[in-house]
Amino acid sequence: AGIEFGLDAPYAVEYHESLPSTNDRARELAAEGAADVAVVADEQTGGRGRLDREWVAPSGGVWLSLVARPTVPPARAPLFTLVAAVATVDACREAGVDAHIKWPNDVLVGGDEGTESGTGDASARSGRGGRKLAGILTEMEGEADRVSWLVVGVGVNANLDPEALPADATSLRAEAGGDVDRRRFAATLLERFASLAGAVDEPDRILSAWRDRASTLGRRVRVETPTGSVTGTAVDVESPGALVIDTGEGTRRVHAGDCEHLRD
Ligand code: BT5
Repeated sequence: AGIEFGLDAPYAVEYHESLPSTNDRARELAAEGAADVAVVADEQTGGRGRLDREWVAPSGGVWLSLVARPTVPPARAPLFTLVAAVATVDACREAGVDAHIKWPNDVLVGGDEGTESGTGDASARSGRGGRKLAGILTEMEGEADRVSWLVVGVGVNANLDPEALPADATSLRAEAGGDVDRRRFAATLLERFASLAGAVDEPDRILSAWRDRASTLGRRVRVETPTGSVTGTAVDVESPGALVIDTGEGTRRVHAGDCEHLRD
């Protein structure tokens, strides 16, 4: 390990060839009092998604976790997931890949037609549209009125073959038709993250950047929440990251869950 990635970024970068999980290393650094550090690995052997799901992370990806100590109340922390999604989309677009955000934490590629209404079956997708290119895992420790630290993990399938990834995933290599410069990609992502994270006291700026890059709004969705499933039309996103759904019988706000875009 060493600070050697050589990025021109507003964060110190700790680069590792292999780690179990960059989020776990970032949490260690956070517990030691670090701030404004990005941990980057070429490979993860124990990458994590939400709810302790496995995140497949072979050599060739951009596996990155940021440690930040923003002076915000814990209730605002989900805004940083939105910021990371915006930054990831911008870095993908700079690399020539047409990416967009699916609420809450996925970055997908291309024309997303959604799944057949009601089947819940990702294999009902046609073509590559809607395949997952990147995911975000935000973790934090907070006191009553203040975040003590925040770890924002971003996993981007960069120079990987889709065969090495789960069935409904894709990579920058596959979409751009060649390898991308991972240092440049990571530098763009970190720059975009830093500039928008500075707007955390003006959530409207973050929400509007998110709306501009999201494919979820205006669509029929089904969200599996911890307390049940909500189906309807996604009409907006509200601070700090809630999805507003018109169910036809009223408006519901969902704060967490897995979202499926349905075919209209
Ligand atoms: C996520 O979870 O999408 C968050 C992923 C965050 C990964 C980064 S990598 C750097 C940092 N260090 C970590 O250990 N984690 C973070 P979720 O929405 O729960 O999606 C997880 C699901 O995505 C899995 O259950 C698989 O179905 C699928 N999946 C796993 N690996 C994938 C990959 N490489 N590409 C696309 N989909 C994948």
